[in-house]
Amino acid sequence: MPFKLLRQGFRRTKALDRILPVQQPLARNYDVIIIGGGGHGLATAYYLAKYHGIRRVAVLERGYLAGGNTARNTAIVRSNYLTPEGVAFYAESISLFKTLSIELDFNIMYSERGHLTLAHTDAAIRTSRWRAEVNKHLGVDSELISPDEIRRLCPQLNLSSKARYPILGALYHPPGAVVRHDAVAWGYAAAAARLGVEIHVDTAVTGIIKDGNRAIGVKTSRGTAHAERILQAVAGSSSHVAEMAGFRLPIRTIPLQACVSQPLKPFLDPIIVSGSLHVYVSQSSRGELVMGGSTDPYPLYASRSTLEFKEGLMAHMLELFPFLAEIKVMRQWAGIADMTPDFSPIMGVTPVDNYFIDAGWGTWGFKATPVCGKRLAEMIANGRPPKLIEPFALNRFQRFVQIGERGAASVGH
Ligand code: PYC
Repeated sequence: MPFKLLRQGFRRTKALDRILPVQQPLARNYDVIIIGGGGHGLATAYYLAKYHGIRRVAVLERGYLAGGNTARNTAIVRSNYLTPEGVAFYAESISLFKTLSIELDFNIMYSERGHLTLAHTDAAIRTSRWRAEVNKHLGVDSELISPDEIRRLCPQLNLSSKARYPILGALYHPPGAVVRHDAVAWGYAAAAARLGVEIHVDTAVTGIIKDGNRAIGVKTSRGTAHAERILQAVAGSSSHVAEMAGFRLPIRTIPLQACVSQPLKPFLDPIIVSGSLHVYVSQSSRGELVMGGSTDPYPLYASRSTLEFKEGLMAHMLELFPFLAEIKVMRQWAGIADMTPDFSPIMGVTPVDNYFIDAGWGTWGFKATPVCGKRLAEMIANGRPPKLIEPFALNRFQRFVQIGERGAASVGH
């Protein structure tokens, strides 16, 4: 990295090298087509090319690169889930995130902060203890801590016993981190493109071409392309695209809003989550407070922002940090979350041959980006899901074998 900077400093023209080559027309045939140019699709393309030698890969994105939920989250990563399946899966994601800047030669600004899930009720204490025990059993660093220990980690929090919802304890997860989300997507895109992957933006998929029950290609706004294998990774549009392929998903789609404050001097090191108050907040490297709350209370395919959300969230923020009353909110946005009945994702094969799925990420898709890419690439290359993602198969809903992760949500639902 420093050498690149130095070389750039001595160049006569200051234009940087392009991160991606100029877009060419779609080819007629690929080994793999990935529908969706967000973090998961780009990561899968990278791991296919780098570790499985599958380089005739096209990533098709209907908008701009990583402009969907990859650009619309709050960039928190953690592995303090509730089920053994979820904990093992996200633990691998964290370990991949830690070395991703080196893997991709792209600074993703990984910043380990520690993650505190505050408990304001006896029930929340019980769930925190349960999560801590499952986490520890699987080698993930988490523990239930007291208000005194919380004060030591985050002296700015209102720990008064007179608060409307006094803080009784917290689940402390030291590996919790924040990462620059667009850097993750662009890092994967650049590294995949260097290996020959084609990335096509402004390319909307309008139909799935099938031969009997086998997917063999896609129709797009820029022509038709065929492939041996197809992956759909289109968070926020999963049900629509699956319908084009000819099957249904058990998914409810709801907006999740977030916002940032004006930049402030660094004061908040850990990531703070309160399930009862429906708040999660971290301070970015720019000094902004990045804040989110509950999902909107009704299904909707829209990424608009509402005053109602902002008012509710700020009221709760002030219960935790009363001294922020004069601080301004600068920007607001929304992502569109595809939520499954058990709050766990869907990864694996589908009822359509040669057609794979990555969906149902609800409110935690960003933090799964590297593990998803790595394991989906393995699945596509070998034609069957690796052990780590087997439990997340679509047919678990027919078998009534659910992976209940609602208790590990940072977001109120
Ligand atoms: O699950 O950590 C989380 C999260 C934070 C914001 C949305 N989801």
